[in-house]
Amino acid sequence: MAEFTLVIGTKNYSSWSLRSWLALKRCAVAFDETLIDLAAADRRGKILGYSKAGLVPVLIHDRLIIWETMAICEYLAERFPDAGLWPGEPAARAVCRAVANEMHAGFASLRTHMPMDIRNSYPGVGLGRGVQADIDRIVDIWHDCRQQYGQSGPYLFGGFTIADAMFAPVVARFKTYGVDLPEQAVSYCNHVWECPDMIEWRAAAAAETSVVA
Ligand SMILES: N[C@@H](CCC(=O)N[C@@H](CS)C(=O)NCC(=O)O)C(=O)O
Repeated sequence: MAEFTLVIGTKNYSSWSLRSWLALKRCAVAFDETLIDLAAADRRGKILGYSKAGLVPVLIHDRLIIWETMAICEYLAERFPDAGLWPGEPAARAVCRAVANEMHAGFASLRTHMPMDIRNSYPGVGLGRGVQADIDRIVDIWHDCRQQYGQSGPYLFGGFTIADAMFAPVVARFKTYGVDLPEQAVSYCNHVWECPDMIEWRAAAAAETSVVA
């Protein structure tokens, strides 16, 4: 049994699970995965067996149980400082935290109208009320981060950080729903979409058979 266990939901659909999973992968530590089928009728009982909050992801480390994606990411950043989950420079780190939290707290329209569905393709679908404004704000964030902090690599702050983990499900949504994006945003999406960890997650999502209505 590995030192860490990450309890996650169905990979095709569980955007919050993807975020924590990507952050944990960057830590290069062995971990066990416990996958709960989010289409199953008994899923709530199963999740409650790990966390009274009733939501995945949940990170288990020894006897410590951590729920909530940002708390999981913060814990990993503290335990694995060499993973670079936050940028080293204080100003970049502050902005990285701001955009990660903006993603965590916001973009309700995008989430509602374009739920993550990695293995499917629905070009042109999902542009409900407020979605274009969410897309525009996300493109704006990506542009500003890349311009100001992204010189050392292809991600928002150069190397892969928690901000990229937070936006990875947005990249997946933009791919599924064929969202029109400016060139710089397309390039960022492609880097995230094609990174080895994302390819591994996508392959697992494609192999799943459970369907959430
Ligand atoms: N605020 C939570 C949100 C977690 C969340 O909404 N998880 C969804 C799956 S992506 C869930 O557990 N849903 C329960 C269900 O579908 O029954 C976090 O940041 O981790």
